Amino acid sequence: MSAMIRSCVGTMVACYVLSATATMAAAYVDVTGSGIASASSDQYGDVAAHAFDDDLGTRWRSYGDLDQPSFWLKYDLGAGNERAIARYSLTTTYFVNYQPIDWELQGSNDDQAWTPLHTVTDAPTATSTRTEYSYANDTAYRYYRVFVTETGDLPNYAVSFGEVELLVPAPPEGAAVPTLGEWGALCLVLALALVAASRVRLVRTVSA
Ligand SMILES: [Ca+2]
Ligand SMILES: [Ca+2]
Repeated sequence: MSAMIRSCVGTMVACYVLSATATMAAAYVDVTGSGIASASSDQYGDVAAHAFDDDLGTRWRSYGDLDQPSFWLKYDLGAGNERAIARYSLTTTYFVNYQPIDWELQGSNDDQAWTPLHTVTDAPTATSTRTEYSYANDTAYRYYRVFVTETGDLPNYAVSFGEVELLVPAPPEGAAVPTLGEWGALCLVLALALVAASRVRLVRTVSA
């Protein structure tokens, strides 16, 4: 009997942890990952994809060019994967000079005409810092890009990002994450199954 009680308690604790984990899931999730990253330029192997690889040890770094006073980092979510992004994050790198100061987040569906979605000017510079930005947008776009027009490396020499995230509220649309009530029902079923199994073992032990 004590083994049965221990099994039931163990099951309930495991279910509680699972429920708590589901409840504490991130409020926003990043939709980048399977798309294609590109940039106006890169250097020293710090390519555009490195800003979307979930690795803070890698980065995108634009090529220094005095004749190119602006830089962009673009993400193509792919045909059929258009999303209405109203929140994003930028993580800067350890390069003191390569910090973004003025930029615009833009959206597009043809990779030609760009709609300004969020503009930042005179942003405080901070190395290796993740900052989230939000704005109003109900339009789904396939392409998003960060268009940088001023950096800490005068005159607009280069810019670098460790990570860029395009964020949507969690759970993502179409995902089937169980509610707390559904988790409770699952716990009850598992506990009852364990009780039934324990009784069977008990009967077999007694009859043996
Ligand atoms: Ca990511
Ligand atoms: Ca990275």
